[in-house]
Amino acid sequence: MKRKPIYVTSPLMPDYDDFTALVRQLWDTRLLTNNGPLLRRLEEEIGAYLGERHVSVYANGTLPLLAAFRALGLKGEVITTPYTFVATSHALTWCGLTPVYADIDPATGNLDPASVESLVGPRTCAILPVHVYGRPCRTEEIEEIARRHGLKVVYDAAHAFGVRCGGRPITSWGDVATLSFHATKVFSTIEGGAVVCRDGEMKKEFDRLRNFGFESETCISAVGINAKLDEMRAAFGLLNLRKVDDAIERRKAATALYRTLLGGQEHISLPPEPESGLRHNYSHFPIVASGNELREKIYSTLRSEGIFPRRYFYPLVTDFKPYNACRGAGETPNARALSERVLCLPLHADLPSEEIHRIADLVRLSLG
Ligand code: T4K
Repeated sequence: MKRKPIYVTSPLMPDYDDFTALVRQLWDTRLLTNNGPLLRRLEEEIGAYLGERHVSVYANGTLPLLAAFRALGLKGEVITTPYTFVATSHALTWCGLTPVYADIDPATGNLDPASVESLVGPRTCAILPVHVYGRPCRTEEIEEIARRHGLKVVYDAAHAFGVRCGGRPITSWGDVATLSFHATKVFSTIEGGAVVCRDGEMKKEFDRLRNFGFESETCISAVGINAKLDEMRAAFGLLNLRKVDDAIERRKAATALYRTLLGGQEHISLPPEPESGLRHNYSHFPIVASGNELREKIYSTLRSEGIFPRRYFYPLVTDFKPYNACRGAGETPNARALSERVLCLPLHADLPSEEIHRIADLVRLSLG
């Protein structure tokens, strides 16, 4: 019998009957979008889940970045990472900001604070770090640099839903943090995202920005955009929120099994164990091969067996045409080395342990 392909991830799905029961009410009310009741409930429940008071839910994880840069009035250069999904840099460019690329800490894939500080110049207005794979950045050091130089900090926490560090939500760092609820993420509304901010006034501003800048029926107070999440997706999110803790536990178990099966292999390293006090979300399982040739061999061996790992993040953002002439591009050797050697193995809540055994066997076979 032909096996089903195994992808790097598989979306978290609500129970079908629960979903149809919840959306049934939309046929009665016909309230489909524009700050509907399900969206308002979702926003409250996400806030309670994260332990955050000021959350504005958006239609995806890219638009909250645009809204954040606008709300903070950023102008000039923003120091960021080339080791991320391209949306991080695209959001800056859409806002007329200039990305400047710092290098990463090779152990985590996150921005190296020393490299960030070395790039601060007269036009720098902010730092845009990414909590890559849901691993917390060196937040204290980054914010100390920002304080010293009078810079804003926006964290792209697209991968970090539910991550807590020392009992504190990861989204509580920085001036603003943004999340993605895309289908490929630990928690999903199919497409969706959010911005987490620091006070009620900012939250109101973000709510306005996602709805064209409407302050009231007759007043536009800001240059907003359409970034609203509709009621169908809000329903999907409300039901997934009930399942996300269980999904994270199952991701944790899958990660532990990978570690048992792949630990101690000479030519690959496994992601670092979460340090104590970290509530991780196990969003990815990135292994790092000793060289590019080996990474490509593992990648193609798995693909030939219908298993589709992903080279997140290869190529670097600075290898894409719109960014290869930016300041810092081509000067991030740690990011380059990781990008050429990393491979995210399939990881999701419903990945059967037999498949993890099969994947690990194929990885070990490629090492031989
Ligand atoms: N900042 C960071 C750091 C990000 O990583 C992202 C997004 C953003 C910002 C922007 O957030 P959003 O605006 O997207 O909310 C995926 C996602 O589309 C993207 O959300 C994500 N990061 C990025 C890292 O990965 P692709 O092109 O790799 O996705 P795709 O379609 O190849 O999906 C991967 C695998 O998942 C597929 O092979 C099969 C499986 N899959 C995917 C989808 C969409 C399913 O089984 N069902 C599905 O519906 O970008």
